[in-house]
Amino acid sequence: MTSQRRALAAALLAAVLTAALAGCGGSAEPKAADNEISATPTAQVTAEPPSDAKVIQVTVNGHSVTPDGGKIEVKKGQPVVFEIQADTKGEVHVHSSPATAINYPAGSSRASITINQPGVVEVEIEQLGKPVAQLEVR
Ligand SMILES: [Cu+2]
Repeated sequence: MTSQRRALAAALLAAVLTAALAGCGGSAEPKAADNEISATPTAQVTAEPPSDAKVIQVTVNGHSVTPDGGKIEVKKGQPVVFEIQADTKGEVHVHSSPATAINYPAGSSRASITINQPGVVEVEIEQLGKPVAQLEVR
């Protein structure tokens, strides 16, 4: 009895640890970031986003994130530009395939990605586990 309980407890603990390590708002998608990029501080940005870009303003302040997970339509291959305003550095995680991690500094910064596969792509602030948007890629 005791050893059975112990085994059960170990299994539960392993499940909890696995979930915690995944670090992503509870979806079953692969979590590793295949690509890692760094957002450029706005002061160092030299060019405006391309005119066909989808610009998404992201604000992170403590635990509050804007936008907060709504749908945003983008076209496949369209530049998606994140203009990030954050109180501390962090990571925007884009659940595309391959997944992309955007490391951003405190303050304002900008990063651009393109997604070449149609589908719904979650974007979240990784360290907070909070959604930013669901990109509907067509
Ligand atoms: Cu993620």
